[in-house]
Amino acid sequence: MNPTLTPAWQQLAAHQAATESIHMREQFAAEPDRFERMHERLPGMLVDFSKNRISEETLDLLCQLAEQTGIKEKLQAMREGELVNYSEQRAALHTALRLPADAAPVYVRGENVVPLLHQALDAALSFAEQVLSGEHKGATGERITDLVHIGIGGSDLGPQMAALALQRFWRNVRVHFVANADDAAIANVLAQVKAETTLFSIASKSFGTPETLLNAHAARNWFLQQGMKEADIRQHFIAISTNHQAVQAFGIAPERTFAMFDWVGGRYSVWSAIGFPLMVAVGAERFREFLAGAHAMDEHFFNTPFRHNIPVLLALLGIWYSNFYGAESHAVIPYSHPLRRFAAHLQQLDMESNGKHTTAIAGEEVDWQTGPIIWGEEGVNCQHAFFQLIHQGTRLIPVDFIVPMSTPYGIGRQHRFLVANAFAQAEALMRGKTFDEAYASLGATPEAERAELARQNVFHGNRPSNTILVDDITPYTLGMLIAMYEHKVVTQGAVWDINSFDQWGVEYGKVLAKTIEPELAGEAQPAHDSSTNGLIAYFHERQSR
Ligand code: G6Q
Repeated sequence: MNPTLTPAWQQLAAHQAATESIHMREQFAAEPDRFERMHERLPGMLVDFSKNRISEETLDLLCQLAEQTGIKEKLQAMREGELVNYSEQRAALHTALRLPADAAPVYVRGENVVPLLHQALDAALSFAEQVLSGEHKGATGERITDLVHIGIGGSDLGPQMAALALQRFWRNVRVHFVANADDAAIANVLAQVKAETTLFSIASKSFGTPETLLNAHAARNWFLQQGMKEADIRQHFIAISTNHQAVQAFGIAPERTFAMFDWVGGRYSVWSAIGFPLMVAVGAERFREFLAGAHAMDEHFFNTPFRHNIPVLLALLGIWYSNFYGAESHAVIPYSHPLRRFAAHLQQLDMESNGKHTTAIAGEEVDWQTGPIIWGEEGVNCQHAFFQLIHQGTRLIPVDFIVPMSTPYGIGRQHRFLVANAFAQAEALMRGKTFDEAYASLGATPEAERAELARQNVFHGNRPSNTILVDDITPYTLGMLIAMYEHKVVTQGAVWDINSFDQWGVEYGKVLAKTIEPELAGEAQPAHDSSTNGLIAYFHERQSR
């Protein structure tokens, strides 16, 4: 289904041309109830989308686009376990991971997966608690003090971001992450831990990802070099994988292997045993709160009409800018130090899901833009860095501000300062500053320079943003936030008619280096373009020095 052929798409294109020159300043001046109409609340969360270049008519047309592209049916199919990941013939059931144990059955190829999921969840949580309580000890009888989680991509970014976000809830085990094949990554972590008191979790859905296997073998070798024995490995290494054979071949016992399922994509898997580092960091009860937050968002998403559905609105607004305003990117700025890796997780979630140029089923080339470039950093820091371009650059960059309404620390006026900055940025992006305002503010400037300087101090404004407020960064609100973005991404993919659940580009990357590595080792003759051959030759030259 080509979305550009729907009546709503055509109407939106005409509507964009007719309304492009309207400034949000004017809209706010003319509509005192704009915020009232254009924000949504859930327990623990408020989403203000009034600072967008929209009217009720825009929202109406965008909701019609959602209707006409059949997203309701597509989302329902996903929820019910149909094989919506068409190219891999798999379901995409991350929402099932956060269902309560007594939920109605969800069938994948005729099997009810709810009990299966809960068994897997309970097993991982119960082992995490055994580690935390000291019931599970290292081979020498010492307590585990450190968990080193080895995984990459979806097996790393989600749990790493979440563990960092919830660091204030950490209990008595420190968690560390090793993803990159650069040996600096593992060397740095191993320098901080002791073999006798360290547990390694090797997370790989396929157990075939070269970076993860390299690091897992490096960890295993290091462990043995520390005087530990082969037989001790079972006390110190666990795996999270669907590939039980490969895990056993590595030497990890079946009872220390935690299940995940092929119908959950890596970037959607933090809710499964892939979240083991988070389970160990914050314990079972907190992890269940994390799932409950996500489930609350699922309920909202699946049961709310589009016009009031937070993830659907965020998705449609993104489409409005990507497809009708030509926006290339979307910035996500959490005014929260705990959320400092949130944008990195979203980058993968969004760009790996919707960075596609073919339709979901027929694989036909699309002639409409799909996923935007996602980027961001923690505020306030980025105000002193790239915000210049968002304010005065030549590109339109919609922004999501994510702001917690409290922090537990109560240090001075810091939190209020942070919130004030977030709100002020959103306001400034919307309002801008006219030449007259800039000129007036430059009263002390000599007349000869005043106009020039005023011109440089003009901010066009009319730059859109969503402001997403959460009570505090807790397991529950973090679960809500991540699930909200998952649904946004999946909704956009459904409108664009692409498969948000496969990742052929990532698979391609996994095989590309296979030819070059033996050439770097001198075991094969390079036969590439002159650039690649030249780089390989230079590597040999430097290595032989
Ligand atoms: C995520 C992707 C990808 C994947 C990693 C690791 O959705 O598929 O990022 O998570 O490539 O894969 P394994 O878990 O199989 O090691």
